Amino acid sequence: MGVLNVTPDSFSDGGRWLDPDAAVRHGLELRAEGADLVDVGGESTRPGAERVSEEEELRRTVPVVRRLAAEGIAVSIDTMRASVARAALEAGAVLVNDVSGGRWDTAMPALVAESGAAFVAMHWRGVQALGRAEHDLAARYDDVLAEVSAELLQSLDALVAAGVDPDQVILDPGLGFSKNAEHNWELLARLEAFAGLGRPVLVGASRKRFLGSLLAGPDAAPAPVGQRDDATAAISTLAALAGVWCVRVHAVRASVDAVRVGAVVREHTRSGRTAGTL
Ligand code: PMM
Repeated sequence: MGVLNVTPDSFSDGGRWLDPDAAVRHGLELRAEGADLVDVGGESTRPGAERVSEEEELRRTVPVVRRLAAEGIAVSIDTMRASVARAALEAGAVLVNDVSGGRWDTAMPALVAESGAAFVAMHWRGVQALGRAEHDLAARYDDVLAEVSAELLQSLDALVAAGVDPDQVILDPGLGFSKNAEHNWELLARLEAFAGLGRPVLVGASRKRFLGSLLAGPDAAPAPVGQRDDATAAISTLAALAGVWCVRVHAVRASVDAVRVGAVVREHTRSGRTAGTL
């Protein structure tokens, strides 16, 4: 999944694709690089980011979704608003990606049920308005894998109670969303267990702050966002190796190759295991 943020303020590509023509061009580039899905978002979910109005989110995303879908691209809409999801689906999107897991907008579960669209339910304890301090407060876990899994399964139950078919739902641990670097690494180390929850899994690590910290230079300054793509691709390999269904990335080309490597090693590991038990 290639990321296409049609926003002025996303942390890594804010402002670059605000012009619809530039956004469509970039969406086409993402496909040419090998993306199976292009994720269009009109609102930054950075902690402390200002919420955009519904009208503005619609204005930014829907024309871009329509034009990319007309090019035959499988488009995903990154939104917490049911109204935006609905308009994007009508414009040809095939998947709704909701960082609140269907919790922020009470109309979202019914829309997902009615539309039958695929739905990414991401884990996030926070809400959009949270500043950094509140964000860090929500990032308290005794057992991050168990708690994130349980809370995501609660989101899944709520969706199913609203009529959503569980087969529509993809689960996402929400790296960096009410999680500190240690939590992110712990979740990445346990992706195989997470993939065992019974639903396809999506992972979004691309260019995130915890990678900047990992790659910090001797002066301890975080690596700039533009220098986090190799580490992102390394995570894509690990994700494919663990059986993850999709990685959401800004730099698609490197992750396409990384996913191929991870997937083929996974295949060999699994067939090796079978042979070993014969
Ligand atoms: N991360 C961001 C935005 N949307 N959606 C899903 N499903 N998972 C994520 O991890 C995720 C997301 C934040 O990154 P961006 O500002 O670079 O888009």
